[in-house]
Amino acid sequence: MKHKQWLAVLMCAGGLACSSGLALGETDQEVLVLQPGADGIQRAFIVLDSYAYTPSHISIQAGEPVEFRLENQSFLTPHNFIMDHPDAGLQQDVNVDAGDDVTIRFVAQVPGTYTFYCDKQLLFFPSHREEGMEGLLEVRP
Ligand SMILES: [Cu+2]
Repeated sequence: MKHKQWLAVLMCAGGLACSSGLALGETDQEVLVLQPGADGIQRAFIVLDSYAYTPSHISIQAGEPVEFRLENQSFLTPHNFIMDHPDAGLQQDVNVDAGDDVTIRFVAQVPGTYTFYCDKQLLFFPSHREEGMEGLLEVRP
């Protein structure tokens, strides 16, 4: 019994089986379509939890500045936001600790569809990305 409780705590710390984030990520098919605001900036508020980004599918206009506020609503689990598309000038690797929020700014110049994901991983458990923590950024021409 003691062992099981300890394992549950460990799994929680790794972000496993601690929230409904996975189900949310799988069913959230809506696309958040951003347009430049009065100040020309395309803004989105993105929630990070285990294991999802909400919203997970975002559409932006190429050539206009973007600002994403990333808020980690997990209790203990750190997450990150990685975009690894150097050919398109989209490179981000931002850590967001539990309960924290971080704002990133960038301009996407090349239209297309790009992935973003969280590569956090605890010990021998699957990575957050493997658990479904990834999303799509659509850059409109
Ligand atoms: Cu994560």
